[in-house]
Amino acid sequence: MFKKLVGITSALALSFSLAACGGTETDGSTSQESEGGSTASVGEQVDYEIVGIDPGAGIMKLTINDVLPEYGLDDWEVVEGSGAAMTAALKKAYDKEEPIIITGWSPHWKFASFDLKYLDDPKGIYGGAEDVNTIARLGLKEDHPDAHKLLDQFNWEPEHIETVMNSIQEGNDPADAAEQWVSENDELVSAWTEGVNEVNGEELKMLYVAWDDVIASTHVVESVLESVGYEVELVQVDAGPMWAGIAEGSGDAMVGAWLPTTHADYYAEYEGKFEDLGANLTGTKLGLVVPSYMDIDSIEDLKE
Ligand code: PBE
Repeated sequence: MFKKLVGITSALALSFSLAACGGTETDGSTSQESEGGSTASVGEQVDYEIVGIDPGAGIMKLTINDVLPEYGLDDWEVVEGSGAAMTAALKKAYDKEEPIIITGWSPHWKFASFDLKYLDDPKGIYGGAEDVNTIARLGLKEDHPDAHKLLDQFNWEPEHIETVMNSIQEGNDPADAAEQWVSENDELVSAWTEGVNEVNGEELKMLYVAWDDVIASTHVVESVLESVGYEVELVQVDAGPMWAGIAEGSGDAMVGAWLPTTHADYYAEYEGKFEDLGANLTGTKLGLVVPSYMDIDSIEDLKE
């Protein structure tokens, strides 16, 4: 009963502040304790903010367009930033054991560095496990058949990409971390280069977004392509330009297409203008992630 009243009160407060165009603060409290000393709701604790990443990321669109409305979290906001800003905010909060909610995904090194949990998503809006696909420009097969073959054969497991990600997180340069991993995983890598002929300095351009998983995979593929003689340029872009660049042919390939859900809109927008070389990794996960010390378990708990 008490909770219900609180809910009604905050709904009224919200419509009041909306009516006043946000000019009036109906509740000036910022501390973790709400008035009267009772424990603040999780929304109050984090200022109704979820720490997001770059706006072009699929997880941002899913969270803003589907998760917030479907769970009735109208007064919540997803703060734009980047993968690096998000993990910096996570580290800062974690070190002080403060509450924080982020848009998170696996594979990712944060699960090795911090004790974290996904909030349950009973409505299943973030979808199930996805694949990460390799996408090539049309014509790559004709122009660079050996690169095309290698890209097509590139396939690994979460534990592999995690090793590279953790190494980068520990301070190694992405190119060095990738090269090191490649040198230690001969057997797997030789399956990617099977039947691939050496070339002499043919140039390739790979596009990638600065998401930690995609930084790792792109540098590993670069390293293997270079080992057979390609000169690979890596160009860091946003998610939209990554897809557009492959579709327009200004980039040759990318290895960070999360499908079928996360990049569904990009896939549909450019369908027919790229070649989908299939999964290079399976079993990803997306969702809202919090430190394990937080006393919530489900996205539904954010409503209280
Ligand atoms: N991610 C990592 C991306 C795909 C790879 C989950 C942040 C996204 O949301 O688009």
